[in-house]
Amino acid sequence: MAGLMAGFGHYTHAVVRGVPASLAKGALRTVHAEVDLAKAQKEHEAYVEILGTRLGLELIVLPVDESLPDCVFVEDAAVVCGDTALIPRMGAESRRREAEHMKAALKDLNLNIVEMTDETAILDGGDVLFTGREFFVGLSKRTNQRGAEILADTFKDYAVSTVPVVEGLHLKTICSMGGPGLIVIGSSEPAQKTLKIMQQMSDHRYDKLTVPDDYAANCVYMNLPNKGPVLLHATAEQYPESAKVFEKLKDHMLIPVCNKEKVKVDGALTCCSVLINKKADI
Ligand code: M3B
Repeated sequence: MAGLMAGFGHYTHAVVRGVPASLAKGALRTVHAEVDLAKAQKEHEAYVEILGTRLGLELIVLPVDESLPDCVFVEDAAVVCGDTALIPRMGAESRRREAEHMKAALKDLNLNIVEMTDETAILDGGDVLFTGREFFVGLSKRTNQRGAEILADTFKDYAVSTVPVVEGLHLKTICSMGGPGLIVIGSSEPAQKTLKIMQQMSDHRYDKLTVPDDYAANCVYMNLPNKGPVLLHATAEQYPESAKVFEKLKDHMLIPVCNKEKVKVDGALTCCSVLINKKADI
């Protein structure tokens, strides 16, 4: 296990994209909410600043496209593992063109590109949880069985299991990785049920970190050369009870990140970057 997970969280590059003005009115959302565009942009700038300046990742910034209101949520447009990138056929038709710049950028990084072209398949990156040793793929309104099969064909070194997404938009609306073998999970009934299913399907025993707010369970784990384990997580202002849980973690460098505006259009912390380890293939 130590061997398999040794490189988990090592990243050198991050692909990000700015917030278009069209996000405020045009981004897809599950509940109606008024977005303050300027605040959303500020919030996203702070996120990007953390990845680039504070953590020292090399940033690849895709051009903002006003005709793609959801384009800031780059996670959905690519699944990168090792030196392979899957460009999925996204579940929402209105978002499919987000793949164009993503594909070009990942090609420039010399990743092996696999495109999901099968017209019966759909998949959003937000439904894909990579644990370091296997994949869990949420079957949701945006991801289907065929999409999960193509992901399994693409990343043959890893087991791929599917889990139903019963509530929320994506699998990662209620969970994410908090470290090697550590699943961060919300405490709602559907979230806990999802965790149980994942545990049943795996032959690995994962540790879990339960947070009171489902949305706060979406955090970004990294393990960086000069910094060690890092966790971008929900702020005390936004989710006071969940923040207390994160603050108890002793090994991580904890970085609270505000996500008040983007959450109104179902965006969380993992959604806004695609993290890549380029040194893996030298
Ligand atoms: C969110 C897309 C929002 C579209 C991310 C993962 C879970 C809560 N308006 N996409 N990947 N979802 O976040």
